[in-house]
Amino acid sequence: MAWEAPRFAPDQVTAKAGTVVFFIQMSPRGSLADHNMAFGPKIYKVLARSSFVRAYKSAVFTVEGLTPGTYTFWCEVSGHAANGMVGTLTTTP
Ligand SMILES: [Cu+2]
Repeated sequence: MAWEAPRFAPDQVTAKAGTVVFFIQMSPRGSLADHNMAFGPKIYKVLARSSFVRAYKSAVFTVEGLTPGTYTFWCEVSGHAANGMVGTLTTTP
C-alpha cells in the first residue's frame, strides 16, 4: 500500500480579516502520527501555532489582528510540509 502524504482538508480557506478561529480535527488515514498547524505570512515564518493534535482529537486555534491578505499554514512535523501538508488562508476586508 502506498504511503499517503498527510494533508489539510480543505487546504484553501477564506475568512474575514481580524480574528480568525481555526478548528482542527485529526482524521487519520493509516498513520496515527500527531500533527499541528503553524500559521504565518509565509511558510516557516511563524506568527502562531496550535498544539500537537493526536489521532481522532481536535483543537481550536485563534489568530488575532489579521489584515486582509494571503497567509500560509503548515504542519511542523518533520517532512510533512515538504510533502504537501500546507495550506492557504485568504482574509478579506
Ligand atoms: Cu503533519
